[in-house]
Amino acid sequence: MAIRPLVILPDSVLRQVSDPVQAITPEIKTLAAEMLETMYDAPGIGLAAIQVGVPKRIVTIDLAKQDEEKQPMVFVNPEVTWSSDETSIHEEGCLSIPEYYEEVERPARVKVRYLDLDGKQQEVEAEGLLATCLQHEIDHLNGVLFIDYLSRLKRERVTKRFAKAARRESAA
Ligand code: K2U
Ligand code: ZN
Repeated sequence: MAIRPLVILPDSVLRQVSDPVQAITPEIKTLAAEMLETMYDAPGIGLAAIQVGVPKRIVTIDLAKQDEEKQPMVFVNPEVTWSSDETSIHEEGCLSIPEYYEEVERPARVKVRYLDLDGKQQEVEAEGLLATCLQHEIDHLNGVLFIDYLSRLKRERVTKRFAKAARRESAA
């Protein structure tokens, strides 16, 4: 397996809309395994394939705490089929926007339909951190970032900060 490099803001790859997975092939299973390895190494609790530069609709999540047994979840072609009118506010971060955290309001509960790695259709009703994480990751598959929910001022400020850092890195 391999840890893959993360795509970092302002890379326009993050704004691509990812393509549906047509079949659960051995290559898809390897990609999911390497996404999990990359996510654990970051560390993070969620990852979308576009964040390692692959525009395929695959998400990995593991909410287990550092000292708990891992509980990896893989969602292929996930889609929100229902969301509650009730909302909740969570602090969010993003492995593609490192060390930047802001509160985001989202539907408190969602139903998500997806394929598991056996190609079987599943549906999960999520609340709490799993609901937040699933919505955050499915947004990634549509080229949407959590900073898109912030004020224009905050979004432009963080985008400029990362653009400046990227210029410094390429000049080095
Ligand atoms: O998509 C990603 O960048 C992975 C995020 C997932 C995530 C973001 C916000 C809320 C829940 C999950 C990373 O795991 S960032 C780690 C994190 C988690 C909660 C709050 C802040 C940072
Ligand atoms: Zn993210």
